[in-house]
Amino acid sequence: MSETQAAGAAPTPATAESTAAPDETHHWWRLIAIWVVLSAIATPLFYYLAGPHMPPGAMTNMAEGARFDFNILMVCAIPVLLAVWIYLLYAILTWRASRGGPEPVAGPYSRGHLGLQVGWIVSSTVLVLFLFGFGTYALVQPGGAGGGQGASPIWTPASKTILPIQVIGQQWKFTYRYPTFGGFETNELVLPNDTSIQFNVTSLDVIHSFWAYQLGVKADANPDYNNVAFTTTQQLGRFTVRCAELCGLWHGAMFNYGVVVTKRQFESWATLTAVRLRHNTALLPPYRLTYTPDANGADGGFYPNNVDPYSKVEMYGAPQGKGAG
Ligand SMILES: [Cu+2]
Repeated sequence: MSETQAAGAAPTPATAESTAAPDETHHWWRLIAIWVVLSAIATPLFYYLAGPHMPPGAMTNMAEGARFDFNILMVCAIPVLLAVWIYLLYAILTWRASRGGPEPVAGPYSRGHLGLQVGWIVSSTVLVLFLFGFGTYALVQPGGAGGGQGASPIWTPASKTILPIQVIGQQWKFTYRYPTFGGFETNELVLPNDTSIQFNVTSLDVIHSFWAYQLGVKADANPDYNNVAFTTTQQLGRFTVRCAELCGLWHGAMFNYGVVVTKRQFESWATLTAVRLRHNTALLPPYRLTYTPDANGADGGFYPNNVDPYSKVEMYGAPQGKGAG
């Protein structure tokens, strides 16, 4: 704004200010009232209506924990969002310049308002510190966060009986070994309900990520590393497993489905599968927490025992024909 304009506009604010001064608190309390009312409506509306339908659902304690955490974050965020939007809308409607009206001028508060500044810093600090505390608690409380805790987990489930299942990532599929049922390996991930499960996640080649979305588990699958993630099933149904780490050409096709069944169904499935796959299991390397791939297919290696590592026989443990390749 030029000097002449400012000088020309000067008489107007003098008259505006005299009427605006008692109006300031009026605006302030009106804004607070709108904010309190809308927050009191929107926050429980979200929490009780939308909250129970938020992903990833409640199939396991991990998934339910993630959903609860998300809902708490939203409950903290909604009043902040409303404060910004209400103020913005109120300012646009109330303090906008009207055609032919007086030149809009800022009051003395445009130079600084100590109460507002201190209030803003204190309230945002309190909010951030609360979220820090809550986040730390939520990370630890259900037995880790389902993200894998490395080879020696600190937070373990309370349950005495934990079913171990090994997750093996490789380009480009996941397979699962059940060490307590003879160590058979299958591409079906079947889990018993109401059971604490210990996933031992590893890889045979590059880095992958075992992401069982509805289970609330997403754990890195790294070669030569055993990454442990816990979860406790609490609902029957199907779930999706995807690789969540770009791992090569067919990364996008690296997914399958799993299912949570009753304990009895699981027992019979596992027992039958152990019998059905016993010939394959005999060809597998013994169960270990990690496997070192051997491209030359030496004994104990994980590719067919032929000379050409790039033969058409792809699966480790597959019958090793002499003329393969
Ligand atoms: Cu992958």
